[in-house]
Amino acid sequence: MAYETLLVDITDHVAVIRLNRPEALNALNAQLMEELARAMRAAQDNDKVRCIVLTGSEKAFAAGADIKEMSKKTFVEVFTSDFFTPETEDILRVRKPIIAAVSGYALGGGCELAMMCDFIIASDTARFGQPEINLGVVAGIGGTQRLTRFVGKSKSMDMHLTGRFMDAEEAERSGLVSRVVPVKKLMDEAMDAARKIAEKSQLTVMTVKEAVNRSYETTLREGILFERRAFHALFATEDQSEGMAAFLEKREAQFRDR
Ligand code: CO8
Repeated sequence: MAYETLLVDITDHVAVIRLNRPEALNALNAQLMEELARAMRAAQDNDKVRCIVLTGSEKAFAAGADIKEMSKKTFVEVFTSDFFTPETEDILRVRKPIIAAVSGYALGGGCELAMMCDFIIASDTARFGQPEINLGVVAGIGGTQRLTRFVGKSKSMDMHLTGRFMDAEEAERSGLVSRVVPVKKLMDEAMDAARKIAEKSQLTVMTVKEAVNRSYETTLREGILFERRAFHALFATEDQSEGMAAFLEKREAQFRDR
């Protein structure tokens, strides 16, 4: 089914999902969230896709939840519909890596969406913020929790309480983003990273994603046990034999996801 608020393209085993509501700086409305969840499920189910890049425009990754749409809602409506929760859970269920390529504004739900991805590559024009406090609300799809884990309590409190924006340099220094590149190079950098990931064994890639995410959900001892078992389990795969043989034979590994 076609999308009205997204552009989706698959090249070199990479699905690029581009948020596309330029008239509202890619604000997240119900239609966009439904389509995004659907596009993520489709990418997960498509055997040709081995990595996903989520991006927006040069001006905005996403300027947050759609305030026009949200402003009319009542407590009963947001509570009973569990506003945006099913859609975000679909994104979090994707087992393939998702890279957020962020240029311009990533505010409120836009910053939260970027943080739901596996890592963030930012352009030097990126600006992150959780300005919900200016609207009389708080972050609602993970901002108070994820930003705090990424940048620590002090900076997270600062961002959520003052509503100020963080530039790309500060975001990289604080650990929110993995790298910053000139705006014109953003998609090349994200695609290079995605292609590199797409060449690996998907068994290993999915295991890495599970293991790193486990570090957010559990104690250090349990996380390390999970990692050790995952390491052991990969010795049951052909890709482990191939990867190590290729190293010893000084050639490129040919992974077959087995
Ligand atoms: N929602 C709806 N429309 C928006 C939004 C938004 N979040 N952001 C921008 N727009 C629209 C503007 O209304 C404007 O439309 P129009 O031309 O029709 O007036 C158009 O986009 C361009 O915006 P501006 O003219 O304001 O552009 P500027 O360059 O002057 O400013 C800013 C850019 C600084 C990004 C500014 O638009 C802004 O402050 N936007 C709002 C940012 C914000 O507050 N975001 C947080 C929203 S709340 C949220 O995300 C909660 C998430 C949790 C929800 C889930 C709960 C479970």
